Amino acid sequence: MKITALAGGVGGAKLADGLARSLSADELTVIVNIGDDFDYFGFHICPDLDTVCYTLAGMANPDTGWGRAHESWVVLDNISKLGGPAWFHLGDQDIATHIERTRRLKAGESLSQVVKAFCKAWGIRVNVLPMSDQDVRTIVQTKGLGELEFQDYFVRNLCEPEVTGFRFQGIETAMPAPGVIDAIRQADYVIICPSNPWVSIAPILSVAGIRQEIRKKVVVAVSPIIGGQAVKGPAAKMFHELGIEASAMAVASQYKDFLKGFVLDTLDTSNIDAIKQWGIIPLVSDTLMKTIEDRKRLATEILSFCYAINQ
Ligand code: FO1
Repeated sequence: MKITALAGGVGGAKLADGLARSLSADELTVIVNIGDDFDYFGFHICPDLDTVCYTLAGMANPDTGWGRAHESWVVLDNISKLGGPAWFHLGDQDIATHIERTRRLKAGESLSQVVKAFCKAWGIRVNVLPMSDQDVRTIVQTKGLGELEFQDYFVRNLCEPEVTGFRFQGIETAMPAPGVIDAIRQADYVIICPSNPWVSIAPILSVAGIRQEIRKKVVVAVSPIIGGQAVKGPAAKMFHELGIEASAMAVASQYKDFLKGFVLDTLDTSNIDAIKQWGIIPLVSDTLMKTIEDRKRLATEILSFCYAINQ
């Protein structure tokens, strides 16, 4: 069975890991958001790619979900003592990733070549692809502070500014990275991980050709909203500020033009009728992934669901 998953952020990385543990290596491709990427100290930082890769490699910080486990902070502490910026927390091991990625990019490697090399070095056997090799930057439009680069909104301003919209800078010229369109075409099922629909999945779907290819597939999405709340991050707050009640149903509505199945939490069974009215088949599950066992269990249930809805 060939699965192509779309992911960004900690929830997306956790389900990607569950899928990787439930499938053989050649059965899974994970296409990752790069709209969160930014430049910091002259380094090219790719938070979503790193979160997915560190998680798949079993190297992610279990407390935050991002960054490396067993991390030290000597470099950032010393930068801070020198009066440099320390609002974005880069640990020492993580910094090595950014230094080496930036060196390779400057030497002419593409982002997907760098990702491939890093996955090999970290022992990741599934296929991880950035959505594009060209830069795309998510710009968050806010009421008080105008347009903010994503990490400026998310980390420096703690997601506090009121959101009025988003744009994806560079999206007009971004092409799908090599292998992305083929991975979608060859997939038996496309799974949209429980990632923020506005800032993790929308940038991927906005790259030329990706949405059109996905519309031809059997697509199952997993809600990142449980009981009206985001498991992590500002998704629920964003829905609210955009004038939409935060709910699993609101997530399904974002994808309803191409969704065949939708996985929602046991807390959200009141949303089932609306979802069915759109012709989408619901699966109710315990979608909170606290442990590695939870990731595996949810992935297995979703794979069985994919198979069942396609009979
Ligand atoms: N998230 C934070 O809330 N604060 C941080 O200081 C922070 C540092 C960081 C460093 C490396 C990395 O790969 C991710 C990091 N993140 C941090 C997470 C990141 O901002 C978000 O997970 C994503 O961009 C949202 O999908």
